[in-house]
Amino acid sequence: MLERQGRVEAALEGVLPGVEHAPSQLHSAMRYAVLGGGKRVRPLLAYAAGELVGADPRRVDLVASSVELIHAYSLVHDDLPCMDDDRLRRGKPTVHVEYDDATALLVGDSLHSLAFQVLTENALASDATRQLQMAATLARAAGSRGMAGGQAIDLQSVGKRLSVPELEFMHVHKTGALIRASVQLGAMCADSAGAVDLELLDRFGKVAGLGFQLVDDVLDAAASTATLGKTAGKDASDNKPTYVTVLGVERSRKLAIELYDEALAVLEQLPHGGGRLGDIARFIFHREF
Ligand code: GRG
Repeated sequence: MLERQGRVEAALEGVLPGVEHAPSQLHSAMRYAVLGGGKRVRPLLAYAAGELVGADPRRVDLVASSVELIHAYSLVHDDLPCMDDDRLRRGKPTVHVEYDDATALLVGDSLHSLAFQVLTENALASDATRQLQMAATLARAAGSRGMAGGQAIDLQSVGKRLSVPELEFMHVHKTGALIRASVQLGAMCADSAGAVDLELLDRFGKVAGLGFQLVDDVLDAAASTATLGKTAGKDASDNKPTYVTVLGVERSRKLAIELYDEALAVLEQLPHGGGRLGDIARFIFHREF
């Protein structure tokens, strides 16, 4: 994981504009938002899925960078005063606190565009149609029927009681869509999936995405700000429905174990037991930060 985190860090460093290019302050803020922080779970999933299907890791570097750029943009916008209004992210002041609101807005916009630039101006597939499908996969995952739509539901849900299926719908979109796309895009870097059943791989991505958010809800309620590098207990103070407010900590933990078992059962059906995807699943479901 450390090797791959280092790999994506170098790839991100390579695609982000340097501060020597104008507008220097915007580029500085983009680099502040992306570099030197975060668990890089989405890139790790892309690398693991790519490895399973024999993809060229140099292609996966770019795909992993593009999903992380979308993720970083979403965090910058999510932290703005008009959304979650948070002051701490990845253990440091959020972008609008360190710079200002307008810069943070433009950082998000620019990272979003950069993600698609990376995905389209490099050869990531031997077949152009395949590469168009890759861009479409990321666009769908990030848009109103994916992450942005999930965020809209999240914002509308403040102060409301959601049922478990409603909560699941929100999380599958807000957090799950990009995680699922990370697995898909890593696998799409190979010209042929070989013996790998891509539908199974996608089922894993779906379960891992939901599990990631479920564990996030538990950690928000149970872990400290210092451990998380972001404000703990924010969901409760913002009056947001989460798995913990709907089910309680114990039932949420139990559900996480069930989802982990489901993820492992899917992986068992893949060659090499899903390879490194199993390690990442263990990390996602057992993480403490
Ligand atoms: C603004 C369009 C738009 C979307 C925002 C993802 C998201 C949607 C908001 C983030 C809010 C949040 C805390 C969601 C919980 C799950 C989550 C995505 C946590 C942050 O992801 P990590 O834990 O962060 O992978 P690091 O810093 O490790 O990259």
